Amino acid sequence: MNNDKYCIGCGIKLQDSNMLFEGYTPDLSNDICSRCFKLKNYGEYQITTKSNDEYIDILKTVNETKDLVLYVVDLLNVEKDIKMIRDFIKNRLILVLTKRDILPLSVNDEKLINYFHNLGLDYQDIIIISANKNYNIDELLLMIKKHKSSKNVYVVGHTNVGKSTLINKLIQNYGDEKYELTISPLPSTTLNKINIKLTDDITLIDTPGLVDRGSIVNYVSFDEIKKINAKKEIKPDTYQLKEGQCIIIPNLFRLDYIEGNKNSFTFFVSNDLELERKDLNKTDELKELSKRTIEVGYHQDIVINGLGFIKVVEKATVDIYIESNVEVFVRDSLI
Ligand SMILES: Nc1nc2c(ncn2[C@@H]2O[C@H](COP(=O)(O)OP(=O)(O)OP(=O)(O)O)[C@@H](O)[C@H]2O)c(=O)[nH]1
Ligand SMILES: [Mg+2]
Repeated sequence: MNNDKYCIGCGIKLQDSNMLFEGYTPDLSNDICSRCFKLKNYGEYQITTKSNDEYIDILKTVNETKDLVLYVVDLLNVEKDIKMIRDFIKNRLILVLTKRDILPLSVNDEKLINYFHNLGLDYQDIIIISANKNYNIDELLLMIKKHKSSKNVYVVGHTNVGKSTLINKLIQNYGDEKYELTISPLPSTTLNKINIKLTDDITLIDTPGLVDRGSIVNYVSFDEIKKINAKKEIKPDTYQLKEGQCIIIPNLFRLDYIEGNKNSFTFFVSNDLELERKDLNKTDELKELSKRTIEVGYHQDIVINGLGFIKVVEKATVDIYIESNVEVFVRDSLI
């Protein structure tokens, strides 16, 4: 049946003709599609196939406006190329660093802000928030009011960073109408632009996130994704390693310390993951995975896209074993 109704959870156009297709609902009088219904009610997830070309087309439509943009970045999964957004959108931009509650409380916010400041991304303002803990949400609203040039405020960023969760929090705190976008720990939850009225002067526009093919979440099971996805404050695990030792996260990851002096490796990964220290000559576990040799310098992080990062204090050479598509890179220490 022809219809002009869109799912209020993920933004997809609703249809009742093909169960296997996005936007299906058995009854067009429903407000949400079956996929959102199952996600919200049973935590059941159906994978979708949004292409990144479609995402880039959406960013281009944002660029055609003069509207303010909130660029949302997940503090545990900062993109390798955070500046790429500027290739597509020239709008005024607030950099919103979210999921603050996952990083240890002892980490200094100002240091984090400085880190992003030094990356040279051109933004109007920057703020650290946690939607889950309602941290700095009032301040963010003030910032939006200060910088917005029209009613519309776009919320963009990679998939899973927490765009929809942030909008839900703003609506819950300041909105007149009850409204809830679909959220999930899996990639590609939001499928289309969704306009949500916050106040008479502000309309928030949720967008689907860019899928990062280098993220580990694309290559593991649903149960593993749930474990990898940090839900609360990370208790970092620090290991004083000597050459010849390794750290293994069963099924997922192995780090062999190949060369360097006694060194400190601090793992910022979900508390639900178990880490094991072993003698690297005594185990071949996970050596079937793809190997990368990484040189890391003084006070740098090894980032494992989607899993978290490892802060290393001294220079070192390590071998990392991980699924071949997962991106691994080195950056200056975030914290
Ligand atoms: N700990 C913590 N988790 C958060 C926070 N915000 C979002 N999340 C979690 O991050 C995951 C992704 O959230 P979404 O809001 O669906 O992310 P999104 O950016 O809208 O993702 P797409 O729609 O796929 O682009 C969910 O598991 C959320 O519960 C936060 O402030 N703190
Ligand atoms: Mg979303």
